[in-house]
Formats: sequence, structure tokens, C-alpha cells
Amino acid sequence: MREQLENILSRVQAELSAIQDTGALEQLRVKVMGKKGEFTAILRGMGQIPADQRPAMGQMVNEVRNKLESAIEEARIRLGLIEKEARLKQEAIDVTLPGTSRCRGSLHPMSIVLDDLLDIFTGMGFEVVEGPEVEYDHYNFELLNLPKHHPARDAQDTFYIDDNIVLRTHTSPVQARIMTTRKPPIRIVCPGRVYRADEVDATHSPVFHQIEGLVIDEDISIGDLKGTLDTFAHRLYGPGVTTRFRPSFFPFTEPSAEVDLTCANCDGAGCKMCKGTGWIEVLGSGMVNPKVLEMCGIDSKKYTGFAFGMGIERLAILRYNIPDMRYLYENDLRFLKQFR
Ligand code: 2U9
Repeated sequence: MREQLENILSRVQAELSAIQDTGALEQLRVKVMGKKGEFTAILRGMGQIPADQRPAMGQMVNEVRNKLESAIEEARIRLGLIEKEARLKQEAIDVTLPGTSRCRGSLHPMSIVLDDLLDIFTGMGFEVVEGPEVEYDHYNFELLNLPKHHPARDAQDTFYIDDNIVLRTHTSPVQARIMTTRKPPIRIVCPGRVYRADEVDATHSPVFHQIEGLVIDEDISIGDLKGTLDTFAHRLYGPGVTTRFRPSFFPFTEPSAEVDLTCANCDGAGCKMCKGTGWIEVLGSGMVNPKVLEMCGIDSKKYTGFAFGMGIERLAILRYNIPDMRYLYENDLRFLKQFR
């Protein structure tokens, strides 16, 4: 037994000096010291040793166990250090290598203009409301005083889903929905995508964007409309810009007016952009037709209101001097990168 123990110790010491990694070390430890290990087997044999030899043998077994354990532990520390060093070397980051540059996006010019518009109108106390793009004829036309077969419907060539459902031709149905569900005071702006069966050209698209506003309360006058749109013009283009109201017609407003702003390009002197007039047509507006108020369930003797609408593409084109509306939809990065 003494020989067996010496044998194991010298063999393990030899094997340890040749071992290269902690995995193999663990295998060796189990082979020797594990439940079915060689050293453990010798321990089990202790029972057969005559009683008088047992104390001496016990001492030797303990000594060998200690030597085995500390030799294995030493090897574990040595190999652990070597492996850690290798890992650190492998994981080292060369901070001098060039980084991967990220492609930074930017807001689309339409988003920039819309954000500005919403800032201006929420700053004046308007609430932003959105509604469905697939809309009932009832909200898109009927409630806005455009009954079936009314000639003014022809001005809005419409995509019909069926007899009663259309792709909305303006965001006015959102206002109509609010009027039928809320009591005045109402002060809302409704931005969104609208659809008209138009041919594509430099200034037309079958899909475009509008923002419309509606104010309804007691004693709302055309003075409030003018004050609101003047403030809007100043905030959008600066205090030097003024508004000009020209009489017009919309079935949903009475009286109605087209609103021009002084041409920001030439300060009103007349240039190519404003076709020499000094004015740029930007908005439509008017006092809400009492008939529309009544159809939406609002007492037209007690309440009055004004409304206005504008195309957002047109504002973007004017602000950035964009020669063709189609640039706004083509997603050409050479165009979009100019709005960083
Ligand atoms: C309700 C009552 C009245 C919204 C209005 C306009 C005038 C207008 C055009 C501008 C250019 C549409 O994008 S565009 O083609 N809009 O001229 N819109 S008043 O009037 C309303 C809306 C809702 C209930």
C-alpha cells in the first residue's frame, strides 16, 4: 500500500508538469481524487489493514493526500494565470483602429414644416386631433354642405371605396366628427394625409398633406380669424409678413377667403416666385357656414366659428424653394441630406 501511494504521488506529479489547461487538470483530479478515483480506492482499502499498522498508514495517507491536493491546487493557479493572460491578449481592443461610422438620419422636410406648424398652433392654444383616412361620405362631404350631386364635389376628384366610403379628400371630416361629439368651445388643428384623383405633376399629387384649423365659441368673428392667421404668418415667416384676404367660395364656410402672404423671397416687391405680384397664396379660410354648424348639432344662433386649411407640401416647397413636389416623395438621399 505504501508503494501504491508513492506510485500515485510521483505519477500525478509527473502528469501535472505536462498538463496544459485547467480542463485536463480537472480530468486528472477526478481520475485520482474523485469518488471512483485511484486514491479514493486506496482509502477504501484501509479497512483491511491490520490494526497495529493502521496509525502509521493513516498518517502516510494523510500526507500523500495533502501533497496531492496542494500539487493540484498549485497547478490550478498556474494554469489559471496562463489562461487568463491568453484570454486578455485575445480580447484586447485596439483603440487606435478606425471606428464604424454610423449613418445619422434627419427629419424629412415635410416633418420639419409640420413640426413648426404644430408648434405655432399649439402655442396659440389649439389642440391637435387626428382621424381616419378612409372616411364615410357623410363626414367627408354631407356634413360639410357638399350633398351628393353638388357641383362643388367635382372640384375634389375622389377615390370612392363604395357609395358611402371614400379616401378623405381633406381633413375637414375630422373637424366634423369633433363637432358632432363635443360642445363648444372647440379649438383644434387637424393635420394628415388626404387623397384626390389628381394627375401627378410638379405641383399635384393624388396623395398629399393638409392641416386645417377650426375654432367655435360664442362671439367668434372674422377679426379672430384674421388675428389668428396674422399671428400664424408672423411666427412662420417673421413679423414683416402680412396677410391679404381675397373673397372666395367654399361650401363649408360663408363668407370665404383665400389668404395670401407677402412673398418672403422678394419682400413683396415682386419676383419670379410670386409671379411679380408680391403675394403668395397659401391658405383657404372662412367663417363656418351656419348650415354646417346646425348639421353637426351646434346651435348657430349661440355659436359662430372660423376655419382654415392649407397644403403642407405647398408650404415646404415655398420655404425651401423646391422646384418640383415629386422630390418630396422620391426619397433620394441627395435631396434629403440637404435638410440636416
Ligand atoms: C369644418 C368647417 C369648415 C376648412 C377649410 C379651406 C378653407 C381651404 C384648402 C387649402 C389648400 C385645402 O389643401 S388645400 O387644397 N382648404 O381652402 N379649408 S376653410 O373648413 C372647414 C373645415 C371643417 C367642419
